[in-house]
Amino acid sequence: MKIESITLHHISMPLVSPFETSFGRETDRQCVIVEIHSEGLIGYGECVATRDPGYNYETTGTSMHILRDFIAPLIIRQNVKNVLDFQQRVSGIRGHQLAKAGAEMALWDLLGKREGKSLRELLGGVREKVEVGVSIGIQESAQSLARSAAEYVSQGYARVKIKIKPGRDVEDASAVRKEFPNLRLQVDANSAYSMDDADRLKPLDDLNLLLIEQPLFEDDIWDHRKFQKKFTTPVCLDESIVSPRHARYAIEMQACKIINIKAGRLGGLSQAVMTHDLCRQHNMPVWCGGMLETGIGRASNLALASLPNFTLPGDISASDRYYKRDITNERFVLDADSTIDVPAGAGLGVTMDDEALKSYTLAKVIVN
Ligand code: OSB
Ligand code: MG
Repeated sequence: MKIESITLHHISMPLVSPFETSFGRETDRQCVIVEIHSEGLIGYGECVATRDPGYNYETTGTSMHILRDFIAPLIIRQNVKNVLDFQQRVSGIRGHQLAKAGAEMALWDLLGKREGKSLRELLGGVREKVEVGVSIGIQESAQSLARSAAEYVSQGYARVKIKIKPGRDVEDASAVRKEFPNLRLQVDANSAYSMDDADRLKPLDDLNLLLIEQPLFEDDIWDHRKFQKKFTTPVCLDESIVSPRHARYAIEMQACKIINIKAGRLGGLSQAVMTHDLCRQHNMPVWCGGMLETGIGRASNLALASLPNFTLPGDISASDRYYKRDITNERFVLDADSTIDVPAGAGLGVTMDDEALKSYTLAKVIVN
């Protein structure tokens, strides 16, 4: 694939409601859309870095910098043979997985469009629809959280994840559990705790949760092993798993029983598939995490979640849970069985609403 030009769109989209986690509150979601032109085709990718370095150290600012000044020069006006060729080219760039993944996604879209194959086919997906859940941010009170969960359950979400942080954990989770004794429920701490908090969090173990996601520091797989030993509820790692290698460390250390797979955090869809395959070999279930994606990243997540070892519902909700107007012409809807259809068209299987993209653009950089 001869790469002819790359356009980076730094965008900001208003969320239908603010999203609050242990690391902050977002009312508008920023990201970078990567547009790559090659052989008469256009491929799109989404870099899921956010405005602030809260989820991890990357931001829309650092990813614009890394994409423009380091990744683009490694591929522009060159023949990139496939995604592994791409990974080799960017292997000298330490970290910055979200930036790499954004560019890699655009290459996958191009490859699919060139070969007339959907991303699901290219990745080896085995399902035409995937089970999904909803991730609810921290609300004003445990009571309003329970009301919010009730609203999503009534919309058809069969699995609910709630965000927790110190002071807003056992009580919040208990309030939702009390309202819904049989709901598939899980919690996500986004690294807000240390081992000193483990005893206080122990009542979570009595709430029949599917999993406890990333309780401890992102760079600490070892303490998660100690945490897991204290809990019968499966620990799930998100932030800590930044490459297939880290998944191996977690498996070998028995630091968790489940892994959240995000192509962004792992440095690309190719790395996500490798992580999926490794976990499958070790009987470690995985599920697809989310980063409040636009229709571009959502299409990618759906294709990824169609792989066989994605046995738990993904954080892939319907478009209307996030945005009134998306940047893709296609919108994703929740079906009655708490599933969303995997796009079947070539590449990501979605088309860009250029007018919407333009209206959300903060900065646009063209490299050619
Ligand atoms: O930790 O899973 C997370 C959103 C932004 C950053 C981190 C996370 C999340 C979510 C949202 O939980 C999941 C979604 O896209 O619906
Ligand atoms: Mg998470």
